[in-house]
Amino acid sequence: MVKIDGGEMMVRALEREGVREIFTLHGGHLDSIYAAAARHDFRVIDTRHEQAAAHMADGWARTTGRPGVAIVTAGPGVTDAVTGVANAFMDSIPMVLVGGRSPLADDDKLPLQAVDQMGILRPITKWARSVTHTERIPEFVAAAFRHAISGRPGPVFLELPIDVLFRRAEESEVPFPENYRPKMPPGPSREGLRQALAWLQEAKRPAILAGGGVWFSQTAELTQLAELAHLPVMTNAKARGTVSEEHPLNFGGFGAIHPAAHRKSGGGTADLVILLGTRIGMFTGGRNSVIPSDARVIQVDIEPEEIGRNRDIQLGVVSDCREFVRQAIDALEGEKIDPHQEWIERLTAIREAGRHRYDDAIANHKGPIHPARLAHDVAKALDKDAIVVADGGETAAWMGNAWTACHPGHFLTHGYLGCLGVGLPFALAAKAAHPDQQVFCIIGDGSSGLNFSEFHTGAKNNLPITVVINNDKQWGMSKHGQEIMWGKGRHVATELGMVHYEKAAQGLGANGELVERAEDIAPAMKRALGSSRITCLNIVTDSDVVEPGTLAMYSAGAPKKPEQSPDKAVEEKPADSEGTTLPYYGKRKLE
Ligand SMILES: Cc1ncc(C[n+]2csc(CCOP(=O)(O)OP(=O)(O)O)c2C)c(N)n1
Ligand SMILES: [Mg+2]
Repeated sequence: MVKIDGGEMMVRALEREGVREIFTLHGGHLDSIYAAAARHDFRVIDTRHEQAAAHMADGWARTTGRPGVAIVTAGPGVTDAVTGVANAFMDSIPMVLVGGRSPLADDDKLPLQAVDQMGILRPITKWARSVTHTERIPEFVAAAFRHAISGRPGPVFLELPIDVLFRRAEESEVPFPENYRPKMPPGPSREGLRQALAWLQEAKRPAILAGGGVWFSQTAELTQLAELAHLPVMTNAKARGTVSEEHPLNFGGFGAIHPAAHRKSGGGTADLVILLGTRIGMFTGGRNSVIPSDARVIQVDIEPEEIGRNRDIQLGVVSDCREFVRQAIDALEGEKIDPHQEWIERLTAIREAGRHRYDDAIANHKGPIHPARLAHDVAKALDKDAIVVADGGETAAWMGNAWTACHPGHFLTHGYLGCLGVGLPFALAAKAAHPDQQVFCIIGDGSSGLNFSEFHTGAKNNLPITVVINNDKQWGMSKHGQEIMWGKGRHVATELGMVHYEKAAQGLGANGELVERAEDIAPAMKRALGSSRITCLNIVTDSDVVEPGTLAMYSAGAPKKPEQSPDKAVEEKPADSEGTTLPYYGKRKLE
């Protein structure tokens, strides 16, 4: 007769899912899990804040394609993790949050760390359960993974009351499920595929807009389809690198098909748009949609509820993205397809212009380091295969433009929650997942404060990443936005001033360096990338340069100014006095 406790059951069940590492911050409610994790030689990465543990589980999934696991204690551990879970939920990222809980036997007796965790987590998870019987822990772990990764992925929450978790049960009476999810993904209907391919063959200017569904279905064949059908591919942030950005058929972000980008050409923009595992929301342009109103739109998504959201579409195909792509390849092999030469040449010219859009600004810039120069120089210092994490308002945008992602899961940034502070946790998780690869993180100075103590997590867990803080001494996107709306010098709560982040990082066990001259960026990067410790480079940049995205967001609806350039975007007077310009949402008429 052998008895095992709930912690042992939990760890064995995780092991069956291929999990070997967990992100956590200690709580006594969890000790039976830690004891089992030690027996099974798990890597236990301990953070300084549960928000970071949850972001790390999220980041793990974004870089590996498989769910990350965060384990947090009852009460404040769970509430601290909420932002991380919400971030994963908004972006359909599979992760498992395990939360401790006060004893079932003490409900309503005012025990320690008791709060309605299920009530808090339910609206931001795909599935949330509280386990009431020790023997059922493996069954619930299996269900948690099934829910996290099946269909549209997402975060799940599993709550373990301490009296359930620490109880022991006869090993032979604990069932471990074996087969509990489909082995084959769902494919497109015959009619849907036939219609999609017929339209593809008719199209003169087709485009695929690929999203997270492509990455999480591991659609390695997308490049093959693009080549076979001479199909331009654009991606959102989550899908960057699913077709290498060095490939001639990758045209960067969705903006490449925006009608405004093609107005002058006279040739028109995309006439067929295939949305592949991407939702129709702000990243397809929101109200200022990148999707031409007269284009045929085919939307392929594993989640039927997403099809037709926010826009009429001409064909909805419910399917796993990879299965759709594979079947399309099978059907198109040997077919004659238009090379779309003029269209591809035009997109190529737009892409090239985009890649060099800041060259002049950088070359002619006087004063502190231009933020585009910073992004460009750090990108140049990195291996082609590096994993890059970008966090911060304007900082993330500068970096997103400067980086060329050659592999999926190698560029991580914000999503629909617009959640600052993900940078360090994402990068640390990426290093844990890919110990042999360069992992680089760039963070706005403001955002760096949100999870700053995770420098200590990197130092103590031996996760040597390079972190650049883009120090413009302000919440840049916020302050620039205020000044665009209210006039130069008018701002509230958006100044930070000079902070010596490099010294603070040193205090937490990291290397730290201050960089103030552009020519010092490359040597500092070299030292950091060659170090066996986590490094913080605090790089001071020009606070007056406005990132064009900020300008576009805040000036939306304002009268066009032909000479508006990022360096001169902030005027002495409010840019617009008619109507109300909502930060991020542009001009609206409000009653
Ligand atoms: C957690 C969180 N808090 C606040 C915001 C609002 N916000 C959006 S951009 C921004 C400024 C970011 O400043 P910084 O990180 O320094 O980057 P910069 O824009 O200066 O490059 C703020 C405060 C947010 N998106 N997320
Ligand atoms: Mg800043």
